[in-house]
Amino acid sequence: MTMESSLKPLVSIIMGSSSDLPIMEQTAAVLSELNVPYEMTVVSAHRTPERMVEHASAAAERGLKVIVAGAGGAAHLPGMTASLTTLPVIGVPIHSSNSIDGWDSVLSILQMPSGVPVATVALDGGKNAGILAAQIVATSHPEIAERMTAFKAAMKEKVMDSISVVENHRIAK
Ligand code: RP5
Repeated sequence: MTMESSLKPLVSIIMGSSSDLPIMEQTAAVLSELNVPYEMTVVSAHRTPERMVEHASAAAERGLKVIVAGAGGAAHLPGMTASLTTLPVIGVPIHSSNSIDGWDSVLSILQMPSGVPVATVALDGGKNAGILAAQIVATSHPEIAERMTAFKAAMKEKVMDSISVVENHRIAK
């Protein structure tokens, strides 16, 4: 497992293939921005099933608080991981090379049976998965909650700054 920092990871980012990295690194980037310790690795539900069982079953006792799992096509990794742990699992559907149009990835992750939830974000929603993971961790880490507050304030400021730009925009005739 690759560690972002020497701090004990609170979030585990897993993906079915290294080809998912361009989306899943957006999860890593936002966690890094919010200073939430994470680890990131490849766990394939179909190609390394034993590794998936090992990772999910040990996750809680390793001190992790949330798992973010990304996969595309027949995207079984988030759901199967959720079946093996009591930690919250956030699923990131990926429009991958084996995905028909992205809906297959979304529905494979979204339509879980009753009793085994996966918090599914939008297609290719790696960034929102990271924000949601940080918000979950923030419920028991006040310093992360403070950074979440600053993060939201910065977003608001950006939008507020854009208002005058839009209102003063003139269409060239
Ligand atoms: C899924 O199949 C992976 O999560 C990935 O999104 C997709 C394609 O994998 P590769 O063929 O690129 O390894 O299991």
